[in-house]
Amino acid sequence: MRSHSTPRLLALLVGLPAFIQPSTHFAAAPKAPETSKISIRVISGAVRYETTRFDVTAGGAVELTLINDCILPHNLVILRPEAEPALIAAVNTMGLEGMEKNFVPSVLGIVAATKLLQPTKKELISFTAPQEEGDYPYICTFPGHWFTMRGVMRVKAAGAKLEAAQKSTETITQVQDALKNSGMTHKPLGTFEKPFVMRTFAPDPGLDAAVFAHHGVGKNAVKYDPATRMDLSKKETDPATGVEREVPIVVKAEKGVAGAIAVNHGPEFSYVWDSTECRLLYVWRGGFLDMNTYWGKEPGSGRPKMYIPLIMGHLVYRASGPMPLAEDSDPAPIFLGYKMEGGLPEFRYRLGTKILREKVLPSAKDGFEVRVISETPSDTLRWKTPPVERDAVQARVANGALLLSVKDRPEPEHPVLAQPENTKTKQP
Ligand SMILES: [Cu+2]
Repeated sequence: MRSHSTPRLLALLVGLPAFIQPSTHFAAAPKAPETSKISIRVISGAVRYETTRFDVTAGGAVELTLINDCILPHNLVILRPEAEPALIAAVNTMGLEGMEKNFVPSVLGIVAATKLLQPTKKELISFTAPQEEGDYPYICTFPGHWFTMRGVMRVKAAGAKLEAAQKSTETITQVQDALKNSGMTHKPLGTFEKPFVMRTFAPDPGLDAAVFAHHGVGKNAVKYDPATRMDLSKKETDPATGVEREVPIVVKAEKGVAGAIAVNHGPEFSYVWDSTECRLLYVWRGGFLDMNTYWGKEPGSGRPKMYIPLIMGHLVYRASGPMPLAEDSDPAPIFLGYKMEGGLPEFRYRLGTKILREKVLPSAKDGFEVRVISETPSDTLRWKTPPVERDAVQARVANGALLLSVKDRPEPEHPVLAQPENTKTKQP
């Protein structure tokens, strides 16, 4: 930090009468300078002005247009060279009133300022250039932006040549649409032989609470506006006192499975295996996941509304009750990872004293199988089929592995199932 003391700075500012009062020298110039017209664009996503330098004539009229092509709000404040430290200090103490005052505090040394422009907005301001020649910096005073959003207005003597505006020489890192570039679509699909495996936040199609025995419960949160980087609030009248006050806008926690592994074997077979409960949660046919509601609408990146993908197709199996492999005394299972084994993901987890490996064996037709083996072959695995699954699930032990045969059965409709018109799938 520079060590200007405020009194000294003020003395410096008020001690420059040539700028504040019209100069007789320039007033005597025979020809009025032409109006300088300049457009300054904010580079999208870069927190920078595209124009970093422009020239004007001392005492001349200036018409400056700021165009905000960025996703954040910005302004443009032109100031006397020595005024910046006091201006920044004042902005930093503005707090909530900053937004109302466009982050332009009442300090000496401001030559001209735009409003705080929201994304896609523009503003034309007209002002008279200072009479005093010199370099006048311009910055965005939205807190923090001045580090990268700055340029210089050069005030030249009447009659001096004005050079063309200078554009930013910074290499701008454009935001890449990595998803699009990867060839992945918002409705990804694997094939029967080569499954597509994705860690994702998965929907909960109405599983009972016992299934999620080891899950935390999502908390409601205050709504946040990424554009202004502020929590949002609304005015509300206190019923007891009749006093109006600001209350935070609260968004409800989304219901979903945070540690899900979603696997797709083509249009005919998909499932979600949960790395928190270490078990198969549900199986469906007729498509995979529609990620538009989670990733944002394709193409581009519109902001999503629900933060969970939708299930395309129809459910044929839903887990119920406590983990059928666990003893009552077992602590929470611990996920140890998965690897591709024989073309299928094999999930590995610790349950009590056992370390287990589990595979879901897909089938394009009715029914499928799940195979669980223990890394300690002497362990006996017992599958306690929940009563509601007894008509669909058969468990047997064969060659040291526990084998479940599951028959398809229609599962109830649920809001996380995509509408039929969305079930047309695109190959990646
Ligand atoms: Cu800015």
